[in-house]
Amino acid sequence: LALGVALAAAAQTSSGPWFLDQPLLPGIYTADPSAHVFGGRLYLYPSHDIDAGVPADDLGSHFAMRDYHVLSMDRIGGAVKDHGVALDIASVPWAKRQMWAPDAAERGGQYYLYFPAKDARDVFRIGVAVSSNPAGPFKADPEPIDGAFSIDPAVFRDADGAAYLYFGGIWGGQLQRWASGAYQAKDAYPAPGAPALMPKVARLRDDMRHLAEPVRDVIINDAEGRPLTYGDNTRRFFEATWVHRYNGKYYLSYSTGDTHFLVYATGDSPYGPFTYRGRIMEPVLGWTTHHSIVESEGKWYLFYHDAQLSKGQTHLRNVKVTPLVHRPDGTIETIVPYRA
Ligand code: FUB
Repeated sequence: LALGVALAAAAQTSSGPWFLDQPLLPGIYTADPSAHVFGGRLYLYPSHDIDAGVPADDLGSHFAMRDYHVLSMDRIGGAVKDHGVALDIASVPWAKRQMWAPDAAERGGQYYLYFPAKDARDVFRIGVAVSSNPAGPFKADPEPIDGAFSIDPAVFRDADGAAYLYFGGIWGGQLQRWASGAYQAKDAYPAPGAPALMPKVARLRDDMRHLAEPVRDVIINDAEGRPLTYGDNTRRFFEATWVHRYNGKYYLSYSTGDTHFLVYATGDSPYGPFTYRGRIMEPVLGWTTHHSIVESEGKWYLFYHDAQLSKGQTHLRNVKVTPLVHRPDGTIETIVPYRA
């Protein structure tokens, strides 16, 4: 802990070589990197992992993060700048613990940081914080976003300017407690042969701080058009949604959690339905990875994390980047980490 606090205290810059399987920023532990190009610069919005001394359990209580740092670089392969603390849990009136994977979006010169945290009742909610600078500091709204819940917010801006908020994660992310539409303290998992719990989506209002419509399920089907089942845990949704558009198709990617894959599905609308297509990445060192996909200077990249720096401690992770290839038929080449 002492080391983490000391390293987190100051903004810092790391220079390469880190491209391809090297941690981007060795000085602090970071995970769940959401990448965006804002004003020609590449910004990363990761979780900031710490060792808070909380014992590990299946709910992820040891992921006890308390702030966010924004990282940036002028190009992939260039020096990575850590801009220091962009949002601290102490300044978020409703949030009590566990600041998990964030994302960010821009509209009209304002930058919006979306983040999950547990409230005073230990229920994961999703908040928003605003800044005129993509690196922050961000000021949080006093209440979480009405109608949004669980974890792992991801915002997709479509070509027409519409913004969609995706969210959800099962197990420690509590999505199974919202099956009725309202929070129930008891876990309600589907039977193995029943449709899996699906990620959620709602369009955002132009103010980027409220949902513009009721939340809907993002349906992920198999090739025969049947929803993936809960028992199909090498393909079904667990957490970590990301949406990007390529050649007119919408790509929904996510983590399968307990089976440790990053996978993807494609569709013709940001709402889906999506059809499962395959794996993006085989398992990494650590429990899972969580990613984003971004185009920079005409090339596509996967940002992700593993636990290389901590030698496998699942709650002390480091972000990485590697090229991502869309094949001419629209499929994505599976990335095998640590390939010799
Ligand atoms: O970083 C905490 C949680 O771990 C994230 O919210 C999940 O996606 C997983 O990466």
